[in-house]
Amino acid sequence: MLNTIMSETLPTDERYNTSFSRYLDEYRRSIENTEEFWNEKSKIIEWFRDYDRVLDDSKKPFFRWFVNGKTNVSYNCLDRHIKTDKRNKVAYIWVSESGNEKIVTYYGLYRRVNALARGLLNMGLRRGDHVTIYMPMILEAPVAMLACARIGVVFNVVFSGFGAEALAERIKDSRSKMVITADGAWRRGKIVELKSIVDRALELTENVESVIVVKNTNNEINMESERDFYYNDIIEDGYVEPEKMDSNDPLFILYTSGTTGKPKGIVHGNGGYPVWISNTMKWAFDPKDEDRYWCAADIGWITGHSYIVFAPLLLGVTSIMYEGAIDYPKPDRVWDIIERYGVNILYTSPTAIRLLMKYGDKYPNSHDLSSLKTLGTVGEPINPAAWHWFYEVIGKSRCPIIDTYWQTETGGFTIAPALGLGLPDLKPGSATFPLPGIDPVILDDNGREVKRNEKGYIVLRRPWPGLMLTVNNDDKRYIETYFSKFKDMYLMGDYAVKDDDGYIWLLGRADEVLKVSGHRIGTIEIEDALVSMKEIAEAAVFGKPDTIKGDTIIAFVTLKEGYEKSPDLIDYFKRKIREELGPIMVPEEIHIVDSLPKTRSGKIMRRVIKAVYLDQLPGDITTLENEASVDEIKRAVEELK
Ligand code: 6R9
Repeated sequence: MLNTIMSETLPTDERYNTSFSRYLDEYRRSIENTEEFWNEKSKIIEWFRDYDRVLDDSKKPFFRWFVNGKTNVSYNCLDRHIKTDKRNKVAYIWVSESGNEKIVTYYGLYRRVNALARGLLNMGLRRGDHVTIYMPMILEAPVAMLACARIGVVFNVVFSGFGAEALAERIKDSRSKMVITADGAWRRGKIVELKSIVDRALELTENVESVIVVKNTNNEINMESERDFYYNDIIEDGYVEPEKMDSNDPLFILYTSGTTGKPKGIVHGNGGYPVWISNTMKWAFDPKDEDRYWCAADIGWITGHSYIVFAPLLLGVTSIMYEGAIDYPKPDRVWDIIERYGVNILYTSPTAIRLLMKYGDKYPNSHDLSSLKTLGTVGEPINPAAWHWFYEVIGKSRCPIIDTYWQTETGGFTIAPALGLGLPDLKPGSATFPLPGIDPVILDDNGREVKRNEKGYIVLRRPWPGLMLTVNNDDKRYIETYFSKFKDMYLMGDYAVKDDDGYIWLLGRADEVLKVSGHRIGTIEIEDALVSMKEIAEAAVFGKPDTIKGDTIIAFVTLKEGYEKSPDLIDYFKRKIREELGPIMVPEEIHIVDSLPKTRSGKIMRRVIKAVYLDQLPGDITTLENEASVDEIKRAVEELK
């Protein structure tokens, strides 16, 4: 078995530098002796009670790791370090858009987390309760996540760029009793009024009993007596015993978009998840004790959860945390922070790189970037032009680019060059090889492995500790979405190819999921919001390739009887989407047409609309019920030109 995997998946040792053979050894061990391997790697965290079994796959695809093991993520991120010489080490250097700075040590973070945990207990929260966190990139955000983890409260972070409706839906589905938020967030020198968005969301939900508000922007807000409390009024200094959590108790829920239905609440647990993310961070980035690491994502996404909050803290790393836009107040913001704080590892997204690249070399060239040792990217495939710019202009051709391919559902990196185990030669645009424990294969629609250089679905054949536990309240959806197309194998939903040397190249989503500036957006959520407006009859949403953002959102809609097409109406639709779903979900263009192309069974043919829109051949349209609609779309496109 292993020989097949090794020869199919990986290049042979001789062709690579000697250090790469270390990676090969570890990889081989992870596949040949999976339980022994993970038994060893699980020691990266401390356990209150040892587990009985490394892996229980008797109820697959509900794989359970470190069965009956007891641990606590907050304990592992904090208490463990304050007993060592990391006690006074800096955990976070927080920098705001306006240049304010706060530094918190591991001991300082420990104190803050305990104080909030005590506050939450005083308010009646108990292990197993659910809380929604809707916060900007401020220190209180990781503090809130860690305080919940400490007392066994399951948290659900909602990205602060989401609007009231999107927030309400996530609060409801997660059955949150409490919302932790802030008065506002800074964005390009302006305040985003988070608390008023929470107020609107709570009009749409009934389960929330209390709201905790951090004062961040000091704008005037509405405080509901008996329901809303200021953070500073509820925290209480002291020590809170960390709960002994089972490996497979949920740690958090994070909603992510799919192709059908509502966003899915991805559930990660207390055992496999921390083991996976801390090992993968070590393998991929190999952070050294004195390194300063900056992951420029937002905690509202999985990248922030795993690689701003948990993995760096589990490993005792010093992180930069930045609140604000990466090109504000000036396009050199990122380079200025790197120089000012001596950042050694920079982890960002292709969309950010393309944006910064657009401003030109003069901005990075006016800063000393010599502290940089390692660069990383995530979120979408990186195009060679952006790769070269990042490598040459930013990394001065000395820093490897760690292209990390993974998802909310996978918990942490799956395919990435492993600096900590020995790098392969990098190829711009390829995420290279699987990390230990990951067993990828590229299949065609019939489940047969495709040939080298042929495109297919990337699938993972065996479980790994970071795999989600389930979809919140929906085990069936977990099975259907991820383990049905190819039985018992995890479908990632992306297309990929493997080249002659065994390198894996990701080619983008195989479904209707978009990546807009690295943010994962389900077209269905936007369509639902459009058709729930009283003026709109039908809607079709798709992505248009964009050189900076990856995708931009395009919508075609038809109106109900009695409504007339007008520019004002389009503006109104955009405004409504902004309020309900949030600014990142607003379509760049909304076109009103008389009819949309449909199959005879009434299904809207997004594929046809998109092809016509992009001026490509629409493919087979013989099954269309209304061919005239195609001409209408053509006309709408012509009008744009
Ligand atoms: C971490 C994250 C997951 C989807 C994934 C894929 C795309 C992420 C990538 C990448 C190519 C990379 N993706 N990293 N594609 N190369 N290095 O982004 O999670 O928001 O759940 O999105 O993002 O399409 O399936 P998430």
